[in-house]
Amino acid sequence: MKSLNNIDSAENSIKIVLIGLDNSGKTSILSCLRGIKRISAFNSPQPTRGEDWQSFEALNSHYVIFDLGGQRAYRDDYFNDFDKYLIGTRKIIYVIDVQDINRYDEAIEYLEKVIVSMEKDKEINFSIFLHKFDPDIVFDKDLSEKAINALIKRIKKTIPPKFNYSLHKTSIYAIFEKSTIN
Ligand SMILES: Nc1nc2c(ncn2[C@@H]2O[C@H](COP(=O)(O)OP(=O)(O)OP(=O)(O)O)[C@@H](O)[C@H]2O)c(=O)[nH]1
Ligand SMILES: [Mg+2]
Repeated sequence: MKSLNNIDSAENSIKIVLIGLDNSGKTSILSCLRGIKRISAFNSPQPTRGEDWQSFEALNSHYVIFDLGGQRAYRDDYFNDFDKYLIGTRKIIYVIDVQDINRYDEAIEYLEKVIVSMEKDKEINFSIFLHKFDPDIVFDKDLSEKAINALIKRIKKTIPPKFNYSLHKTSIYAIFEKSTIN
């Protein structure tokens, strides 16, 4: 794991935090944001072991992106010192694998914990990505639009009133597309 002390010019950086269950696609999203095109970066990424971060230049800005591995063993560790992810942060992105309907309950439960930990700092821009919403997504009797709409309803119920956030459908297989759900 890299040391945080290595982040130079942290004050001038745009800090973003990616959080969500394991296998939801956080590291893949990060690779996309960095413009990495190697297919292996998307096909078989290893699970992220705890906190990882990457720092890079893009669009004339310096980005520091935290990628919080979502395996159960690491999940609660982040809440011991969540301030670390709030201070100086521009945006927190919560990623849900929309195709993994069997884990919607778990994803909502973890979302609740993130929201509670963010209550101190309501100013931070918060986004939820309904990820793996691929252009060729296959709906069947389990993964129906009805199931996704029910998930969206649950998310909206989970977020307290007056808590600002935005909800998006995302996919690493879309040609940069991010559609907002109202
Ligand atoms: N279909 C589809 N698969 C995706 C997408 N994004 C990521 N994946 C796949 O999802 C799996 C998990 O991706 P990761 O990026 O490793 O997930 P993660 O959230 O970083 O997982 P942890 O590090 O364990 O927390 C990989 O097999 C990716 O290829 C997507 O938009 N669509
Ligand atoms: Mg990862």
